[in-house]
Amino acid sequence: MAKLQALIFDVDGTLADTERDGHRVAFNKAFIESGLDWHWSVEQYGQLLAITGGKERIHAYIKASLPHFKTNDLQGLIAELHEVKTTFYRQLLSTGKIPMRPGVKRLLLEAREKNYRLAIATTTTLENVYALFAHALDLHAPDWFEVIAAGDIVEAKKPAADIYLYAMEKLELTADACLAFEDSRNGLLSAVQSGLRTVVTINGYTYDHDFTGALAVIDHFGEPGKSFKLITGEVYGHSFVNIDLLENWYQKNTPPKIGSC
Ligand code: XBP
Ligand code: MG
Repeated sequence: MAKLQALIFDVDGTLADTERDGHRVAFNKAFIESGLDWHWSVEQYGQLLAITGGKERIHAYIKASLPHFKTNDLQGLIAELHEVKTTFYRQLLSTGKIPMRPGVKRLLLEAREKNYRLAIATTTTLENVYALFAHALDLHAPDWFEVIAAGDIVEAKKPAADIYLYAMEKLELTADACLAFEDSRNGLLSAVQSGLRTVVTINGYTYDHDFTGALAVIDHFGEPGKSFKLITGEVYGHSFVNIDLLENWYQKNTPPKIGSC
């Protein structure tokens, strides 16, 4: 019988609420720094999140919103803007203004103590993951994860399954030995298309997404004394996510059929 061995986490929106006050702000600073009068409002950024990946997001924005924008080297400009954005984003993380979401650190520590294997499957840049961990989790946190699958390591970003498939290949595990954690429709699609049972924690940008196919949808992992809110699914009497609840979710659900969401 298959056994739960590894937990694979998305980063942005799942481990930390990074988009509105983190990535978005850094993109806007990069636009100013580069002499562009572009600005992504809180609302507009919510729509732009439909495209995952910073470089891909800038590209989609130019194509959709700036049809008359001309440059000799679009890919070069995007790469440069993204590099500047990444520097601003890491600076912002270093101020400690973006914390981990409720219950994240507690759950990771419990998983480590109980010898579950940990991995990351994220669209964002690897250096951003390290910076977030250093400033909001623990200086040693990169060592907690056997695999940190990030950014351009795969060709197709979420909702494609590539990043989860890559993480599982590196773990040398199949989907029936893992659970995934996501916060968005694109992330859920990516995980489910790779055959992973997936738990969703929503945030301000994703609460109205379609999460058909998730094992359960909650607002955050919760803490003892700070219950999560259940949106859909079964939580077997738990008020915060711990290993016992993960085992319940894992054992009482079969892996999704590819194409089921
Ligand atoms: C995260 C993203 C990323 C970040 C920006 O998606 O879409 O693009 O917004 O990161 P997910 P970079 O949580 O589904 O992985 O600018 O480093 O690409
Ligand atoms: Mg996410």
